[in-house]
Amino acid sequence: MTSTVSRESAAFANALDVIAQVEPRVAAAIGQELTDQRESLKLIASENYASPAVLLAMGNWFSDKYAEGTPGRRFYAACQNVDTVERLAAEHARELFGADHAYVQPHSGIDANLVAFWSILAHRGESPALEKAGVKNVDALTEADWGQLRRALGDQRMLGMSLDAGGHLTHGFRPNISGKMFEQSSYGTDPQTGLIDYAALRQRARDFRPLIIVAGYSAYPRLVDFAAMREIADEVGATLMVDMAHFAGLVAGRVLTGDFDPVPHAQVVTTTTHKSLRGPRGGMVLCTSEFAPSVDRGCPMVLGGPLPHVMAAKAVALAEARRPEFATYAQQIVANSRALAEGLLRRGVRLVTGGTDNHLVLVDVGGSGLTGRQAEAALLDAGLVTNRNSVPADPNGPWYTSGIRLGTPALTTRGFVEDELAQVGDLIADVLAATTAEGESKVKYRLDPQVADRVRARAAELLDAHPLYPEISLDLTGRA
Ligand code: DSN
Repeated sequence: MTSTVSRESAAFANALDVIAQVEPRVAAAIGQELTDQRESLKLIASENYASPAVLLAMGNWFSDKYAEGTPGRRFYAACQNVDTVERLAAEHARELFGADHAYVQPHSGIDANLVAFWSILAHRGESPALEKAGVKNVDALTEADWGQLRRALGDQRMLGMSLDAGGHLTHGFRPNISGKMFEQSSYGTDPQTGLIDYAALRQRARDFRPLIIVAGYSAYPRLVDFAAMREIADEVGATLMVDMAHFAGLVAGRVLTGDFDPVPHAQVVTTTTHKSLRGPRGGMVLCTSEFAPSVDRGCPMVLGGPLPHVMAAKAVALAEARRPEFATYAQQIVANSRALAEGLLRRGVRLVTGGTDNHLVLVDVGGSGLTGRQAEAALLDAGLVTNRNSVPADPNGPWYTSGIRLGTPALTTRGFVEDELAQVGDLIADVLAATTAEGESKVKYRLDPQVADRVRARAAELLDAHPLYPEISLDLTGRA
C-alpha cells in the first residue's frame, strides 16, 4: 500500500478483503452498492449518505454486546464501553437539540415512536394496559381484544396528520400498531393552499379530546408551527409529540428555529438518525425531564436489546452535526430544494402548496394524466431516483398515487448547488412531458426513448462533477 491511498480507502478495502475470505458474494454486493449509489441521482427525500467515520463506527465488535437497560444500570455485565458511547451519543443529542433528555437506543423511527407512545401512556398512569384488559394471548388479538385493550387504555385517542396530507403510518393509522393501540383521528391541509389548517385542527382537537397530538410528516413541503400546536395540545389536555424524522437535520442545523423548532414546544420528540441528520440507520427520542423515566424504559418495554455499534455511530454523527459545517449543509439543503421547486415551476409542473420551505418538493402529476407510479418508473428509466407519494385528496389512493416526492439531502451531501438542482428540475420536467399513460392503465406508460437517453446522459454528467465518497477509491473489479 502506498502513502497515496487514503485512510478511508484502506479501511474499506481491507474490510472487503476480510469479508471476501468468507463469502465473496457479500463483499461483491457491498462493492456493487457503492458503484450503484455513485451512479444514481438520488432524490429520495428520506435517504442520505453517512460519512466514512459513521459507517466505520458500525462495523466492529460493539455488535457482539448485549446491553439491555441504560448506562450504569444494565441487565448485563461488562457494559462499560457501551455505557461510554451511549452516554456520548445522548450528550451530543441533548446539546445539539437543546433537549432535557435523549434516549438513543431505538433501532428505527417506528421503534422511537413506539417508545414515545408507551411512555406517554405510562406517564399518564395507564400501564400495564394488557394486564388491565385481561388480554392473554398478544399474538392472536381479535378486534374485541383490541377494543378491550383500548378501553383499558382509557379510550385513548391520537390525533395525527392524515396520510394523504403527508402524515406517517405510525401516527395512528391502521396498517401500523399505533392504529390498533389508539382510536385515531386526523387533521389535514386547506384544499386551496395545501397548508395545515390550524383552525380546523384546533376544532378537531376540541371535539376529539386526544391523549396525544402528533405533529410531523414525511411528505409536507412547508414549515410546521409547533408553538401553535403546543397551544392547541395544552388547551385540550393532550401531550404534543413531534416526529421530526424527516427534518431533524434542519433542526440540528438551526434552519428551523423559534416556533418551527419542535424541541422547545413538544414534550416528546422522536426522530430517525439517517435522513437529513445524516447518521446511521436508527432512531432516537428527545423529551422533557418528566417523560425521561418512562422513555428510558423503552428497552425492554417495546425494544429489543440496544445496538451498541449503531449507538457508537450515532455518537459520531451527532458530533459531526454539532460542527459549523453541518449548519451550512442544512441551509444548502433548503436552498437546493427551493431551486428545484423553482426549476419545476418555471416549466409549469404543479407542486403541492406551490413550492417548498424545507428539504422536499411534492409534485402533483395527476394533471398530466399520469399516476405517481408511472411517473416514478419513467423517471427511473431516465436515471432519476424518486418515489411516488399521495397528494392531498389523492384520487389514485396510496398505491398508485398522483404524486412524486423529491428531496435534496442526498444530492446536497454530494455537493450539488442551486443551479444544478434547477437543472435537475428541468430534467424531471422533460421526462414528465415525454411520458404518456398507455390507455387506461395506472401502471403502463410510454417514455420517449430519446428523451430518456438524453436525461440519463446529463444526469451522469452532473453526478460526475460531484463524486460520492471522493475519499474512497476502491478497485472493485475482480471481487465477485
Ligand atoms: N420511509 C420513510 C420515508 O421515506 O419517508 C418514512 O418511514
